[in-house]
Amino acid sequence: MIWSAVVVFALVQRCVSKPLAKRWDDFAVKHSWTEIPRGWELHGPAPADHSMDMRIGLKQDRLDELISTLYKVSDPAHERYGAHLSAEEVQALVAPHPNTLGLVDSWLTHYDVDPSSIHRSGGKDWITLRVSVAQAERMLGTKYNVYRHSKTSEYVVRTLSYSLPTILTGHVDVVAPTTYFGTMRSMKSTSFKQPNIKPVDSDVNFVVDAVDAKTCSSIVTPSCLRALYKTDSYKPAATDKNSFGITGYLEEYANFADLQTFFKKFRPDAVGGNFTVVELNGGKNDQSNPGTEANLDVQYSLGISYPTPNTYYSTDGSPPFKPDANAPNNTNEPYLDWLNFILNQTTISQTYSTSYGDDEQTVPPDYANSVCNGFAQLGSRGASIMFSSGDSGVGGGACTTNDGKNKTQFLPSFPATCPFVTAVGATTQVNPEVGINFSGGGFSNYFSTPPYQTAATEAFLKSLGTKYSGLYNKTGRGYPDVAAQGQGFQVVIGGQIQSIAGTSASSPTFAAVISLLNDYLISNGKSPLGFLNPFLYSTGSSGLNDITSGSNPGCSTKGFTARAGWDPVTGLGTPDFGKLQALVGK
Ligand SMILES: *[C@@H]1O[C@H](CO)[C@@H](O)[C@H](O)[C@H]1NC(C)=O
Ligand SMILES: *[C@@H]1O[C@H](CO)[C@@H](O)[C@H](O)[C@H]1NC(C)=O
Ligand SMILES: *[C@@H]1O[C@H](CO)[C@@H](O)[C@H](O)[C@H]1NC(C)=O
Ligand SMILES: *[C@@H]1O[C@H](CO)[C@@H](O)[C@H](O)[C@H]1NC(C)=O
Ligand SMILES: *[C@@H]1O[C@H](CO)[C@@H](O)[C@H](O)[C@H]1NC(C)=O
Ligand SMILES: CC(=O)N[C@H]1CO[C@H](CO)[C@@H](O)[C@@H]1O
Repeated sequence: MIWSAVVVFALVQRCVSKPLAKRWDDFAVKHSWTEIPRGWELHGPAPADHSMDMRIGLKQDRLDELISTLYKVSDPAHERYGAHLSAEEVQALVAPHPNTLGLVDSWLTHYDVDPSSIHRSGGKDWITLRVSVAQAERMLGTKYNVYRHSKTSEYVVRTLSYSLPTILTGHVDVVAPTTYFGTMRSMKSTSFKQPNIKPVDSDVNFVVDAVDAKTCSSIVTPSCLRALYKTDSYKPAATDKNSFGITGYLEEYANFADLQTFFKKFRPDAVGGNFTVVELNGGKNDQSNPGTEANLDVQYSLGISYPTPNTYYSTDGSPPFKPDANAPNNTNEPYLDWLNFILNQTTISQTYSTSYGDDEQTVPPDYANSVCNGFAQLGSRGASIMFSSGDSGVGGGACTTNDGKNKTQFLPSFPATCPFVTAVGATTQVNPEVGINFSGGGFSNYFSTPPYQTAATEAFLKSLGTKYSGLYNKTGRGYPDVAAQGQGFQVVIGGQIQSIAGTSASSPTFAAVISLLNDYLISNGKSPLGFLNPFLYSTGSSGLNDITSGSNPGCSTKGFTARAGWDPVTGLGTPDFGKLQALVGK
């Protein structure tokens, strides 16, 4: 036996040792762009000693099982409905195969990275290590440059293409920062501040008892929304267990004093109510700099869900990269930072709202997939995750593809297109509500139609016929899923009331109604709703007000038109809390 072991050892040595030394140089391109992402320009080569936090996403060995479990626990017709997973259970499903861990460790060792010095996520599926640009360039067979955003003058260190050793194919899903330039937009662009909609008189308390068609059609307040979506008589009863999370990015700060002013004016019973701030990865909490997006989000999430505890997550890739300063550490990978943080918490909120997004085509597919799978994990933990659907209808600007072909195409918005989130479009007016013309909607080019949605999108596509053929993807995930009011929101910013529009108003509004439903379920000893879509597209759809008019022009077209049933302007419709309460209570 000893003899044969020696022979095997010798054979292994002979077969493996030589290729071992070389195999890390045998690269295959992982992702590349054909052009510098629009809006960015080349500034110059990245300094070789610039340090970055490199994130490596390893292949999650039982991801298929995670996703099938997500569908089971989210489907009201399934016996496992509501049996959400713990952090440990999710981590076991996303853990990489031991072969993957071993291979990646030897790759890192080859580059003199001590595997014990790196940070691993709870599931071991993400590795974070600090590297210099020079080292990242060797590992990924690439060259990094400094790029400058022409409008914001923001600088990032990125590359147009990166590679991985061929032997790691199927073991590493994504490496960041590489080709994702991350121009995450707030879904309240400044063009949607509405100076033409006169804010309410700042000397008068503005609280209406019922939805007032005349008032609530032009200006929107918590009273309007609570009456319209029928949450006004509900008293939250599970505030010790139920909570609501709002994610903020890009140095947007939610202001404490503005919230009190807002409450005094629009929700006097909530005066003294507050939110907590969690600062992530350099995200700050600058009270001297109130953000429009952040204030809109917290004022309306609390304006509806009060006294449910609300948390504002301030996530930043800060400090910003300054090309001339020495050794700045900058990554600007906010989605990954937030997901890795939240997925590592034992207790999470039951409801989240985010009002940021990018044109899907500007997000590298491997990166989009990893982020979307992160939302699937959070959903399987029992979280309902809302994203605003975008403020450019079927697409803003030139609407051409960035694959070098400049083909005209509608431009869907990510993460709204991720099938594991609930995308929220916008309406306006009351009795009836109508789809608003900026409401982002369409079909993904990255994610295929999820099973919960096929009947809904097929019916819409049948009615559409050949219109817009070639401009959108018939087999893609359709969005938004639902809608809520999206313009004329009265928001206090720096002590002043302003009228604000955007799907960034719709997402916290819809999410706040869901948060109250979660309160209702939890206070009755039931599981929270978790990933909403399988419910919304089945038994839940009768708890939504179907919006049947309005359209979302863009890309030099009239866009899609709202109709009976699901449509890519308003989804399945706006919430009716009373009806939803009856449906989930069964
Ligand atoms: C809200 O919380 C912040 C941070 O803890 C605090 O500074 C502020 O005074 C609080 N506001 C009220 C009204 O309690
Ligand atoms: C930047 O990187 C250096 C060197 O690794 C580290 O000591 C420092 O704490 C980092 N700064 C920040 C703000 O992360
Ligand atoms: C695509 O359009 C951009 C500007 O919109 C232009 O810079 C580029 O050269 C065009 N590419 C092709 C292949 O036509
Ligand atoms: C949307 O409607 C507003 C107000 O009615 C109008 O000013 C704007 O031009 C419209 N936008 C588009 C893209 O049609
Ligand atoms: C259309 O969407 C599917 C996913 O459903 C994708 O595989 C395909 O590449 C997309 N087509 C285009 C032209 O983007
Ligand atoms: C709840 C949870 O998963 N916590 C983990 C967070 O990550 C550290 C390692 O970085 C683990 O030790 C914890 O168990």
